[in-house]
Amino acid sequence: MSSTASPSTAAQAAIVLDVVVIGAGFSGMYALHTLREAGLKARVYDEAHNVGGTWNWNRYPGARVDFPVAPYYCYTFSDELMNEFDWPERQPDQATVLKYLNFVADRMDLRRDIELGTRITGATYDEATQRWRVGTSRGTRLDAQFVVCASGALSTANMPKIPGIETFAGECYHTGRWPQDDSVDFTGKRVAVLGTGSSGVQSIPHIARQCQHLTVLQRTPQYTVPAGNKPVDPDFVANARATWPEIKQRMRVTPFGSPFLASTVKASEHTPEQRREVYEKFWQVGGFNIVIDTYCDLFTDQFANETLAEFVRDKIRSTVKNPDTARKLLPNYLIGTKRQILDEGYYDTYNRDNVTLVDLREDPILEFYPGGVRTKSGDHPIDMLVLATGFDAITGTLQRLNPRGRGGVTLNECWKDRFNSYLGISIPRFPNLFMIHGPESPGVLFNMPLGAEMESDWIRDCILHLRAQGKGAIEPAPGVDAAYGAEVAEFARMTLFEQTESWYTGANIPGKHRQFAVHVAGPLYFQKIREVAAQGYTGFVMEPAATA
Ligand code: NA7
Repeated sequence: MSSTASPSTAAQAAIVLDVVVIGAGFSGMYALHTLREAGLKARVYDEAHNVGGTWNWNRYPGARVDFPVAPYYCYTFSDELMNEFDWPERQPDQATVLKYLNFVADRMDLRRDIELGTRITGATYDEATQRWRVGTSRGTRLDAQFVVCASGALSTANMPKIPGIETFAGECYHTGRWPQDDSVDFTGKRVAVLGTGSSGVQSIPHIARQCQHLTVLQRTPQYTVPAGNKPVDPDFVANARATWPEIKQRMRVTPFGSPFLASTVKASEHTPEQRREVYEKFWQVGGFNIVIDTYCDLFTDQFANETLAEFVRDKIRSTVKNPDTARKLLPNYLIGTKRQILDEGYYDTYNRDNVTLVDLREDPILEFYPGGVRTKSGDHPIDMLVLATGFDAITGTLQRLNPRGRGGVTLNECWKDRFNSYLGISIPRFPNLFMIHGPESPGVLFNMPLGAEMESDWIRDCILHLRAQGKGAIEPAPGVDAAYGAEVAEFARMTLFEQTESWYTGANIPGKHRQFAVHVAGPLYFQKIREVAAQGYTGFVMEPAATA
């Protein structure tokens, strides 16, 4: 079902498509597959020179899947993919995930419709033709009826603005933009890592083992729990393959898209001794389960949350030998309300002689200078700076693209005060533009490959419905975004997430307005979007096709 729209004179040289997909990660690759299977002429563009999206860029040492574990962190739509790819470890490393995505690209014959090394530089909606005019970094012009933004919730690096940082003369790498050629060598070097989120915590033990000296610059101490990574048990995989339909169904209806059954017990129903026993058992096994499967109220009740927080603080006190270092590592926010971290010996790394922890709350950075970093207490000479400072998450990449919608309005104008959407998939005044893992979708708080599949399927069906009805454009009706936003906020208020400054709320980016832009009730969200579709896309307005 190729587009029948006749290109205007100005668009003669443009590549005419039904759908431009931005991004060749998990989301964009699946979107391409499902749109193509439906007969649509779709093409993916990505500025990287490899498929993989975030798994292509985040090549820092120690980068691993943390949730959900293998064999569940994968596409679910194809039994062949499930059966043919063998995951070696429960928490696959970055190289293995990238291998998987390259395997999928070949197995599904996706590459012929993916253009790498090509950034989308702009997108403008033409109301007369109901089509998007899209530009690329190669100077090509694209003319498409639909744009699907699969550009990643964690793909625009947060580059900190710190006095003198541009004068630093040593090597400098951001974890989310790690060199693609394995050229980084820590041997014999004095390294500083700035940031102790997932990327910092995953990389720090690896860097410490290789470098001469490591200085960790910590702004906020974090709770991290043992990853418990291990080889995948072949019997476990055989069982997962045999019961894959049931597992797939369970992941769709479980909070966070986990394959595991969530606990129904509240923390207050157990005695302190019982809780300690439960937490200890999960701590020894390792993995995310300690926060999502022990007690059902850890994210909704302060008392419950504090019981686990204190358990982890006790682990820090008993692991880190220097009491002053242990003190600096003790977090005091609500556990799990910043992205939960899994590690491979993080706290123990501070028992090494070649590691220094600088607590930036007591000893702030004054400036960087060519040979190092100066904090209030003095100079720290370094040869290499690793910026593990995270991302302008969820909205940053879309804001950088800043498409122009109806009447030439820019996305940044629309999102000046609030990241509004309808269903986390569409934005008022941006007809025929869809987002995967956009603001107000479950995105980063759900099994992301699975969420991407369900959102892509919805978008595909919406496009097919539109065309079947002889319509040319679809966008949210006036006001539905406000009502939907209120619903998302209401779910969020039932949890503790908003009480913590994190990248979930935009607090990590100076000047970004605060909004917890994640739909926390994943299964209810997916039920809702299915209902909206079943009822003929309630909340949307459709325009007759311009060329009909
Ligand atoms: P995160 O989780 O945003 O962590 C970034 C870290 O960098 C965090 O410790 C920040 O401290 C710190 N940071 C950021 N800016 C600064 C400045 N200017 N000065 C000092 N410290 C700073 O990003 P990650 O890459 O670790 O993880 C993101 C996701 O990627 C993760 O969930 C995985 O899914 C993969 P703060 O806590 O804000 O005080």
